[in-house]
Amino acid sequence: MKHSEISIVIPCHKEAEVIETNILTVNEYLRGRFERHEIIVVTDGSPDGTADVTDSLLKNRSDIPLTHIRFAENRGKGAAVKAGVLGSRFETILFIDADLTIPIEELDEFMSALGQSDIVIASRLAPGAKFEEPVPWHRVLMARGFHLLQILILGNFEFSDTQCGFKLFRRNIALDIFRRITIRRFAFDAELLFLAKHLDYRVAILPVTVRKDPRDTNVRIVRDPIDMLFSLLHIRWNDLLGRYENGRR
Ligand SMILES: Nc1nc2c(ncn2[C@@H]2O[C@H](COP(=O)(O)OP(=O)(O)O)[C@@H](O)[C@H]2O)c(=O)[nH]1
Ligand SMILES: [Mg+2]
Repeated sequence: MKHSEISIVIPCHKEAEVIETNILTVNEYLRGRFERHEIIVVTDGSPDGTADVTDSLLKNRSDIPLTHIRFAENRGKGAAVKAGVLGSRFETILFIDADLTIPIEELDEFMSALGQSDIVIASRLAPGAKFEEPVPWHRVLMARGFHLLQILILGNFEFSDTQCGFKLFRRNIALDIFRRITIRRFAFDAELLFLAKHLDYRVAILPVTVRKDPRDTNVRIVRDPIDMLFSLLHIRWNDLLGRYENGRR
């Protein structure tokens, strides 16, 4: 039996090489499993022409339910995902990374897990996670360091891999959380899970398989960790000032 409907949000920065193939893969997968779906690509600046590739796919393949939210200036992954989620239409919402390093086929299990939870997140550190290639040591260090900072600054013990780009939500919960999101760059995932806990939502964590990624990452090795540290302090500060309370259910 098919599931009823899903909106998929894909933030894209410097993805011109892979975006077309990957949208086609995602579309094929969804067509077989959902009555209705939409794919929302969010670009912001696209120095390598990602936005133009997306526009030409939009023009040439009117059979694909594709929406392109296109900002002229770079805003960051968090701002892009927020714009996509708030602009989506359907009852379940998933955001993924454009490189499909977490394969879209993982969604089968995520849909089952959403039966007993409000949010289902992928983890590369949960027992059962698999890697097609070893993770570079500096990325392991960054991930561990970021989790330690989250424990110290936000009291986040339970989510060890906040940053994995594959998260599924029920619509009303995604909207409740994303309306409050303030972080525009990579640390928005930490804010999202901080809010999920703060608002008492049930979060399921599933191990995933991580595919090889031959591309260059968008993560800048010095600038982004510094930006992420300040973002965590900003989240703590927002919370102290009661800025997350508006509209709490
Ligand atoms: N729109 C937008 N997307 C971004 C930005 N930075 C990263 N992304 C997207 O976020 C996802 C994760 O980025 P990636 O470079 O793969 O990070 P990594 O997997 O942690 O190395 C990809 O889909 C990127 O295209 C940004 O500034 N704007
Ligand atoms: Mg990636």
